Amino acid sequence: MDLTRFQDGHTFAEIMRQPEIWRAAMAALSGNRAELAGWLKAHQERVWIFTGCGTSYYLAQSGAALFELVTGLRTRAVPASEILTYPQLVFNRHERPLLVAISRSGTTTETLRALSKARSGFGVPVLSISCDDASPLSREGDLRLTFPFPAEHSVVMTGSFTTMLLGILYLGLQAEGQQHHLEQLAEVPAVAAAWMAASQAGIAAVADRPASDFVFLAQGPYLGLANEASLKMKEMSISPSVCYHALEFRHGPMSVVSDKTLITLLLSDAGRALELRVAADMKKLGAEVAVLHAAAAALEAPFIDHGFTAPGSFGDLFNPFLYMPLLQLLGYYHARSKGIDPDRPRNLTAVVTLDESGGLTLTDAVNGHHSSGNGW
Ligand code: F1P
Repeated sequence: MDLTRFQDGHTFAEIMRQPEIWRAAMAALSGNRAELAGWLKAHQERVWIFTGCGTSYYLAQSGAALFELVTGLRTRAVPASEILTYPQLVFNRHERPLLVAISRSGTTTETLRALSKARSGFGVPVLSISCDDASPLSREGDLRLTFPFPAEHSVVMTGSFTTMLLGILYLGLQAEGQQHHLEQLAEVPAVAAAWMAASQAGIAAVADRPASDFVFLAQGPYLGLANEASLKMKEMSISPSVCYHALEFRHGPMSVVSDKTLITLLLSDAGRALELRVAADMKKLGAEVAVLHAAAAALEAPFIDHGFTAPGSFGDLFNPFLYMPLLQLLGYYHARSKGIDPDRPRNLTAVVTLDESGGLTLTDAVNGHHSSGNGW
């Protein structure tokens, strides 16, 4: 089935518009470079703790790794719920933390409560990052990273993930000696747009498959993306999917591999040789293997069923922005192959808000639908 005929609806449009949104965000952030650089200087002795929920937690994982790679500052990534349940494990008394609170909506209850606990309970300064600069999260942050962002109609997060990630990397690139990386970052939107267009048929072909189980493998700054890719596959196509550190997969989880397993490896420059050996080993177990990798070194390997070669030589700092849209499209097209409309995801709402007892308040926050809008 030619799935590329399903290029309609707001989820698809919001996946495809990401490069232009990144351009506008960078243009806006470039006007605040002195302020951003000042934050780094003022808080360079602190441990930068990145937090959020769901997609925004996985964003925190990749954001923390990219931020530490370019600044050398110490970082951690934790789900907001950990701050609510074990704050003493997050705000250690021997450290001077700063909390980076991440939320597309800026209204997720756990994230707002985590911000409040950090500030009032532990005196921790908070940098808030949201796609809505009028949101409670943006208002309550001591510092706030904002950029123009046309609100997403999709319940599932797509461009909000990559644009907030871009904001975090842009902030980190205000550190000393990163000007060349800032110049390289400016090239990413055009290259990403071209690669997304060129990859549509290939991704759609991989997505056109009978019921499968999906495994996403990655290391370092790509792990958050692999977790997000796994979540997208669940949210959009209602499929079983998991994510592991690439080399962790051999230590037990590979027991699930069968001829119905699609393993997608987000290949890094840093771990390339070791990660490819994992892919080769899984092929021997009967899995189908897809690899997203950098063009820096062309990849011809018999154990790769589907190779996607990211153009340019952007390296591990910027390849996440090339990889993520293709991973979003994989989930999107697989949903369409199953007759599922990603614009109406099953059981989900665009924002998770909790009542005083911690129970889910059922709201259709942003055209969200918590009904079973799609069959199993
Ligand atoms: C966080 C989140 C999303 C998820 C769903 C419910 O939203 O968990 O990651 O996909 O939309 O909300 P936010 O805090 O980033 O607004």
